[in-house]
This record gives sequence, C-alpha cells and structure tokens, in this order.
Amino acid sequence: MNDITSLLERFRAGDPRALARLISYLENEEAVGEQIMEEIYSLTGQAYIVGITGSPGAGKSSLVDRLTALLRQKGETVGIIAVDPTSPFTGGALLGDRIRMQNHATDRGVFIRSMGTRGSLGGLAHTTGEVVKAMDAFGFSWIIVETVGVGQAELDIMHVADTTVVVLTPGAGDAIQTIKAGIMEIADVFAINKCDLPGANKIAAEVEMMLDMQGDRLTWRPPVVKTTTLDGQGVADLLAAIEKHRQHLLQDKTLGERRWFRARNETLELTRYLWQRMIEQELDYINPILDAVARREKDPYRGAREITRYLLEKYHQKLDHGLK
Ligand SMILES: Nc1nc2c(ncn2[C@@H]2O[C@H](COP(=O)(O)OP(=O)(O)OP(=O)(O)O)[C@@H](O)[C@H]2O)c(=O)[nH]1
Ligand SMILES: [Mg+2]
Repeated sequence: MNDITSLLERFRAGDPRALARLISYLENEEAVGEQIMEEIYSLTGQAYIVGITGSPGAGKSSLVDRLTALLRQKGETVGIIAVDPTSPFTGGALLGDRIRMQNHATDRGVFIRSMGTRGSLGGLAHTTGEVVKAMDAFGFSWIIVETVGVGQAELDIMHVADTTVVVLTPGAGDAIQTIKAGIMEIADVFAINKCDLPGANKIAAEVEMMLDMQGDRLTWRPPVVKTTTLDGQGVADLLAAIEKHRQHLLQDKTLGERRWFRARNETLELTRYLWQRMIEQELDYINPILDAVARREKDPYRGAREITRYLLEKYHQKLDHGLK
C-alpha cells in the first residue's frame, strides 16, 4: 500500500492530521495532488461555503470565531480557511488568526487552516477552491473562508463561496467612498462590525441607501446586519441572514446553478491555464516563430498553427501523467 492510499484511508476515517497533510499536497501543487483530487472529488458538494471579506482589521476573524461558536452550538462542524493574498506564507502562517481562534483549538468539529501563497496554479482562488474541496470531502458541514479585502482576491471569493459576507466598519469615512468597485456586486450580506463604536448607524444607512439605488434590479436584497464581536451582539442575526440567503438560493434553484457553473468554469480556467503554461514553457521554440512573424516572413495565422501543432505533439504524451 503506498503512502497516498494510506493517507486517503485515514482521511476517510476522519483523521484531521490526514486532512492537514492532504491540504499541503494540494497547496504545494505536488503531482500527487491530482491523484488525491481524483479520489476525493466525488465526496465534495455537501458543505455550505461562506466567504467573509472586508478591509484589514475590520473584525473578520473575530466574526468567524463567533459564527463558529454559534454553529458548533447547533451541532454543525466548521472548516475555516484564512486567506491572506499579501502573505507568501502558508500553513502555519497568520499566527494572529490562530491565537484569536484558539477557542476552537481543541474542538474536533473545527479545523483551521491559514494560507497565503501567491502565483499558484490558476491563482489563489483556485488553491483556495482546492482546500475548500478537501474540507468539504472530509465532511465539514460549513466552510468559512476569510479573505482580506485587497484587490482581486476579494472579488474572487464569489467564485468559491455560496454566500459572501462583506464586513464594513464605522468611522472609515463615507461608505460610498470606502466601498470599492465590485463590492456591491459580490455582497450577499453586509455586516457592519464594531457597532460599539460611533457611526455604525450612519454607515448602515448609507449602505441601505446604495441598495435602494440598485432598486428592483436585485432578486435578493442583501441584508445589512450590525454586529459587535466584543460581546457577540448581532452575530446570531448575521448567521440568520446567511441562512436566509441560503434558503433563497435553494428556492430559486440558484445554488445548484451557481455550483454547476462554478464546476464548469473551474475546469475551463484550468484548461486555459494549462495552455498558457505550455506556451510559457516552450518559449525557446516559440520565440523564433514570433520573430519570423515580426519580420513578416510568416503570417500570424501560420505562426499560431505551427505553435499549436508543436504543443499538441509535445504534450500529448505528457498529459497522461497529470497536469503538474
Ligand atoms: N471595538 C471593536 N473592536 C473589534 C470588534 N471586532 C474586532 N475588533 C478588533 O479589531 C481588531 C481586528 O480584529 P480581527 O478580527 O483580527 O480583524 P480581521 O478583519 O480578521 O483582521 P485581518 O485578518 O488582519 O484583516 C482586533 O483588535 C479586534 O479586537 C468589535 O466589534 N468592536
Ligand atoms: Mg483576520
């Protein structure tokens, strides 16, 4: 029996160390990751996936911590992924999150993973998706993904999450100024956190006003929930809002559709990435063709055909041994 077989056996038996090991394989893009995915993919699709995003320090981890406690009280199990796209570290990184979420450190119904690798196969969203799948297959009923609100990673979360919570805080100035482009589109629920601080009502009202402006374009109007993680106020309402959105997606059949498109898109993305990578790896062959086109000795169509033919022939055999 090889290592992977026994690892998968322990994984299926519910050993959290096997889950941790397996996630490392997936994150580090070891070739064996593909073998693992082949084995676990059919087990996925059971967990409900919540994304939590917002500016640095908005209180995302504190909210995840509180939400997790509530879910555990209801007998749910929770996998947590803390993504920091600005950090090159993975696995043991983001110590702060670990410490903050220590309440759950000894609870077998909770599994916490931090990740922060950039430039991975198909980007951070893809790697996050792989880790989500591992936790999903492992059997967690909820998976919460925390991403710091910087750049694309924040917007990418909607490709992973069923419900996306955008966390805002008072005192960060005018909501309309602070809310970045694209955020209104990805939010299924708004949490106004740090409501113990002045200005919470103002920002909540501003967000409501922005939602008003979107009018009946929305089939789902994102609820705006006020929370304070210091004493946990409003966290039950936040969970209720998430559950309400889940019901909405189920009634609307949108959940099935979202997941359907997600699986298709993921595969297409991967296929595109694969072509791109083959091109990058074969620049020695490709560059002279490009130069010939630039010198007008060859037309671009012919150049593209030559490159494609070369890649098809070269990689035909290789593919049988996996993508990585
Ligand atoms: N006053 C107040 N402070 C809060 C509240 N929630 C969180 N904080 C504080 O805000 C700081 C950041 O909280 P985190 O939960 O780490 O925020 P985060 O969004 O996960 O931060 P990053 O992951 O670093 O982006 C901590 O010092 C918390 O104690 C709140 O409801 N009220
Ligand atoms: Mg955090």
